[in-house]
Amino acid sequence: MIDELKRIEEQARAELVAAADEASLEAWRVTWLGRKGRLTSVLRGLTDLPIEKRRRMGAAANSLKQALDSALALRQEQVQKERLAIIETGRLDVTLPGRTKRIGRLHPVTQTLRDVLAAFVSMGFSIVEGPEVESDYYNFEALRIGKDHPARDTMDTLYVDITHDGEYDVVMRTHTSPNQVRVMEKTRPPIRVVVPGRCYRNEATDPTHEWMQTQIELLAVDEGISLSDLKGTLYEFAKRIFGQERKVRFRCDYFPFVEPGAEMAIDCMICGGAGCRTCDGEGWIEVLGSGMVHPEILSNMGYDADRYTGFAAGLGIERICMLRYGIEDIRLFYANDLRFLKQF
Ligand code: FA5
Repeated sequence: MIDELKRIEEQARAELVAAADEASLEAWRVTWLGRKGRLTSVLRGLTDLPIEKRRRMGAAANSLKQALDSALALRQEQVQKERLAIIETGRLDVTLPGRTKRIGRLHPVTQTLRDVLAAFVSMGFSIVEGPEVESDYYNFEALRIGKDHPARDTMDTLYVDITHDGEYDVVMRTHTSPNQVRVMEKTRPPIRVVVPGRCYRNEATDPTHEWMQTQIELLAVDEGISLSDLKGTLYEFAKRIFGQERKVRFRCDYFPFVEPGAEMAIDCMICGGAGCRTCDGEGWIEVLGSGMVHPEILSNMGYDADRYTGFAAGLGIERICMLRYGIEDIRLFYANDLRFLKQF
């Protein structure tokens, strides 16, 4: 026990000499003399000793405590004096400006996501959210993408390791479109919603394809909604986000859950439409898929498909962000390189 006290004294004194500012002195006090400090635990352990030994050891431990208390007071005085001396001799320039704290910022994709959502909210859409881990039913079946449908190939899927009756039927959602069904199941027309969220695909990545991407689903269902409403809404979005000058291409496309279907592309910001590595020589970058909600889906939701029609779209936020800022490669977004991220 005496040896233990000696060791404590040696180590505590050595550390005290090394403590050169108020914070380290306080840390030293907590370590050695605090309620859970090393010396305090020795004092607590004395209760287990026989009475005679306890008396002797108690006296030794108490006198060590007093010695360390005085050593601390002395060191505090020294540190204070040293600090004043530094100021007096001018080694410390108190007029220097403070160090600016590095404050984080929103990721460029988050900024773009918020701007796009704000554009749709101002057009009367409300924001709702849905799950990132989806059932095969909502991600595919309810959207008329059956097990053998070739459209499954275009969304190479990440299945989650859960089986029902031997079938893998839980997926990382490949798009936000399952929320069309989720929203229609729960609500009745008129519907105007936007659903933002992360989506996942087993992609061979390239300048415009990532395995994780952010989409916004757009859905409007009401009496008398037509393709021109879809086109008008999407052109308004493009004007607000990209400005009046950019070229927009709106043309037919196929998705099993819409009829008719369409895609929208914006002229490539890198090559100005001439064709380059980013746009894969096309001169255009596709930003969204869209169309009129398939009448069969409306009926499945219990809507009268003769009375109600709707439009839907799925927007790719990373690509919209690339087009806004002239970013050549989508993979830069998630490479965690601060030199890139700090620019936004
Ligand atoms: C879909 O995901 C459909 N759900 C869109 C839709 C919604 C159609 C509603 C009709 C009605 P697509 O796979 O084309 O479609 O993706 C939509 C957009 O997401 C693309 O235009 C693109 O901007 C973006 N996107 C798709 N895959 C990737 C990827 N791997 N990396 C980055 N962006 C992607």
